[in-house]
Amino acid sequence: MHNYDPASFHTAIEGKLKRKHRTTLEEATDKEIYYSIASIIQDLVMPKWFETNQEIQQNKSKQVYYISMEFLIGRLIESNLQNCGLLDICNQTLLDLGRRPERIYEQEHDAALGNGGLGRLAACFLDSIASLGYAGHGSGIRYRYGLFEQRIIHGNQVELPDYWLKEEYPWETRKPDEAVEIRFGGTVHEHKRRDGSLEISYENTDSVMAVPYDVPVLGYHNEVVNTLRLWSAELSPAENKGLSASDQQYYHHLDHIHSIEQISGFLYPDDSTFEGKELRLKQQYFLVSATIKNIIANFRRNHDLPLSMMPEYTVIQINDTHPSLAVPELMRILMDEEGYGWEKAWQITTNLLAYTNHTTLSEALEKWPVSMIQNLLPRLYMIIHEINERFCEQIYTTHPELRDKIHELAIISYEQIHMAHLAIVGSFSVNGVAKIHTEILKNKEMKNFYTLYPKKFNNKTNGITHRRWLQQVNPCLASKITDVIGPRWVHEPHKLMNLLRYTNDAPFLETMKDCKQHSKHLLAKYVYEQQGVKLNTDSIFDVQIKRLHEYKRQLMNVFHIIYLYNELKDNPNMDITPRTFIFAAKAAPSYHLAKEVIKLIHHVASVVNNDPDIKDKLKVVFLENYNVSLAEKIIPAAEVSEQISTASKEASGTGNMKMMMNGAITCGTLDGANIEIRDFVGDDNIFIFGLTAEQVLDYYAHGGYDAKSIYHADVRVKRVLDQLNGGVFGSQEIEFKDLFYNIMYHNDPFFVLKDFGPYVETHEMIDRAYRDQNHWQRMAATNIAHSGKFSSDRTIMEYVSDIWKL
Ligand code: 4GP
Repeated sequence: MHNYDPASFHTAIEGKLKRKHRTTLEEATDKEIYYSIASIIQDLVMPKWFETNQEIQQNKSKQVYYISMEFLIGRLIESNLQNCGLLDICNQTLLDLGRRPERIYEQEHDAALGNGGLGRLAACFLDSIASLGYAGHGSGIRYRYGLFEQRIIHGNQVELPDYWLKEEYPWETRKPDEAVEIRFGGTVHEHKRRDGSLEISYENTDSVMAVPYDVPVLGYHNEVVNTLRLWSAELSPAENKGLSASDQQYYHHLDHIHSIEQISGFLYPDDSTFEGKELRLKQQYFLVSATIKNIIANFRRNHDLPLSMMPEYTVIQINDTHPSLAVPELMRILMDEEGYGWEKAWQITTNLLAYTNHTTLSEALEKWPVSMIQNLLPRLYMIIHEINERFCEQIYTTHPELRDKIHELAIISYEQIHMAHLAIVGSFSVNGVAKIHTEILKNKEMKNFYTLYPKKFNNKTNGITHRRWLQQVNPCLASKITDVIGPRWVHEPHKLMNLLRYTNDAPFLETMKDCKQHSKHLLAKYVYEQQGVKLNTDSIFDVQIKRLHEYKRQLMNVFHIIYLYNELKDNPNMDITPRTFIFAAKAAPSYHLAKEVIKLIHHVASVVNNDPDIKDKLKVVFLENYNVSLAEKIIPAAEVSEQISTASKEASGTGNMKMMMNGAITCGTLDGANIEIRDFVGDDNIFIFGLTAEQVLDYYAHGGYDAKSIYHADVRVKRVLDQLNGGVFGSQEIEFKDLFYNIMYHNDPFFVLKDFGPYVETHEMIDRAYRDQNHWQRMAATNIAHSGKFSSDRTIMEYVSDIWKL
């Protein structure tokens, strides 16, 4: 994509600094250099972006649109440099200039347009789609504020707004000419035409403009540039009243503008209030309506064909149920604006849409009150109602055995609209994100739908882009891998399997270990700079980084730390491999118990880290403000990857894949993709413990288990819980009552105590295994070798061949 060498790149930066910032290489700030580099990349990208679009138009290629409320893309500077083949040249140039490359790249604010796995998956998918050369685009919202910025004050999480756009975002291009109008509210009128058909019109709707901002998605070394289109909500020109400050209406009008801009204001408005919920619904409709209008416009631009042909050239993947209003919105446009009858419109819609489910947690399965949709989207409600009527009737006539289940299957029941049901009924494909997750969908959560539509259900085990999560974040390891197996693995990640030939190669294992030590030093340096805590880089770096949620069981990890602390206090000479426990996690702002766990980690850290008896044997650190960039620092240094969710709860997990790819050994339950990792690497290269999904589901079916009996029977457990309840950690006795009560009196809904014993024993095995470094490095190499299976390139190829048919 470029003809730069270090000398000409140097000149290019110099030129940009002069022309854009009126400064010199010597005097420029890191930020000015960052913007100059970004601008050089954009200059390279723009013509390729144009050409990619031209090619799609000329070849009439089938395109996939990935609609998602979240794209957790993090920083783009390094991955863009890497994908256009400039990363090494840029690093060298910066070093020659006496600048630290990481300091320059850090100038980019993480685009935190997502919350966790689902959003990061969307970002990995875009990278793989472009790198494999497919025509595929993301469509999301350009939230002015991303996921909150986390600060920890006296151990408590405090949320600050994440105003990531306060400075220019160099990757985006505003496309005002492609803005579309989105309408909310109003009343619907039906008029019968002479031929008996219905004409629908709307009155008194509120209009909002959806203005696209395009971010390029660069394929790796292939000159392909796809698009991530992020929509921003603005005042519709028709509504711009042009009032002056002396007008009575002026302030009212300002409020109105503010309420419109709120639609793309925040990721996750607080949905504990009616207004918050309604705003989230508005966001969903805003995204869906803008995207579909855009898709139709693109189709018209590229083809001289009726819309009924769209499914031949277009497929729309909806990322979880958040964009499932796509079903009625497509129906609305096809019928009310394009004149199709119901049957034809339904055929087109259900051949265009495919749905991915990411969770079976009941609180995450979206339901909207009928009244809210009726008010906000009256025409869509009419359509959903009709879809539901037809669907229920179809069950009644074609599946008599399900007649008594109709109320469970219905899209509308008890005054609620079940978005997952709508998505399943309105799509041609429904997929889970790991084998076990898909099995749970088919055999339990969505069993009756599976009976109705067995062919729709399929599995697509998640993946992660190895270009970012190995090549970019761990250049040391990546280069050592290339030294032994050659560079092909970057294009064909399954070739990492060739590393299996080196699992007994002592020099290779030694270099792997050196890389791990190097990454541990870098992380230790960061921790020291951030918190003044010195890490022992000879200790095991044991990492749990992910959203804070009860089902992910950070609490069990903390209980284990408290247990180890007790053991060491009782027996200071105990033979233990030193450990550093590393956490990073954000808790949803209104999730009290999750925030309590964050506080507990901090209190435990302060006791353990400051106890002179413990010396360097145990350390606990919690790194603030978990985001993509922080994950990039931690993952290369991880040696134990904690994937300890209550079995059946974690749909897949993707952190497990990132860490195995960097040579960490998984300590995990038989949940999500851990099972597939185990199947690939074999029992000897992973530490598995705990209840199986089947056992967990069986307990749930029988009302849970008796947590108190474990408390009374296991002295280790009793001691830890009594400490929790007795003010040992924290300044007052009542500090962690709620955590204690949840386990003891709400019957430990996530089986922390039940799995605690096996978890402790597994960690004892890890402790012993680590002492044989040769063996440990062999396990690490085996994990890396098999991690190619978890590249999102593999996942995308499966989507392409089974669902998208690009
Ligand atoms: C997550 C799941 O919890 C995680 O297991 C999975 O790996 C990830 O999606 C990607 O499929 N779900 C969410 C969510 O992030 O918001 O439901």
